[in-house]
Amino acid sequence: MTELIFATHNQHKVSEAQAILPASVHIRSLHDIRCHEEIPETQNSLQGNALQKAQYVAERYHCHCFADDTGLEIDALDGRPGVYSARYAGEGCSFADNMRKVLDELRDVKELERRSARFRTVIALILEGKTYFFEGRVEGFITLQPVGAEGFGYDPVFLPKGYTQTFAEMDAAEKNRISHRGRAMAQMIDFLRKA
Ligand code: ITT
Repeated sequence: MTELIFATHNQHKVSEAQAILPASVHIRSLHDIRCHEEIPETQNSLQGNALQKAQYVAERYHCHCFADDTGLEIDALDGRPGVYSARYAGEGCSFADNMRKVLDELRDVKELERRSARFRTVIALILEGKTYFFEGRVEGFITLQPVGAEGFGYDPVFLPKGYTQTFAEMDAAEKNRISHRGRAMAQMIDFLRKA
């Protein structure tokens, strides 16, 4: 049995990960290890931030751990919000504020095909002092308005390519099956099985 800390304060991510990981991998959250401090995330790439978060926790809590950093890359906005997805509308903003800003910036781009975007996740895993990276992505489009109440973040405005429902209209299992984080996690699980 491998015990892994998921270095995130985002409880939605922990729930998604718990639903994916096999029983042989026991996952604990920062809440479980009473780590309540803010974890620095100051790099300018998803890989850099994932590594920074995982290292911060691994060094202080002497544990096997992983962190992910995720960005929504919108082609018509030259890849924004990208690595700045969490605080796109400013410090202390809500998920709704971020979606509003994205929809506002896309107001002149009416056709769905021109609203193409992708979620990209990079996971950094620190296991026995070594670092491993896993990446997952999902292509899709930004809808004209938010639809659905499941999930979190930009899920209500993200329509995965080939589907008729946004991530926020899907249940957790369906999102996990095709999502950026689900795909990156599947690679990590595969690696852990062989390790
Ligand atoms: P941690 O850094 O504590 O893990 P976070 O919420 O800041 O939590 P990220 O930096 O990885 O996580 O993510 C940046 C933002 O991207 C996040 O705040 C959401 O708005 C959005 N996001 C991440 N994963 C998402 C998902 O699966 N669906 C929708 N939006 C997502």
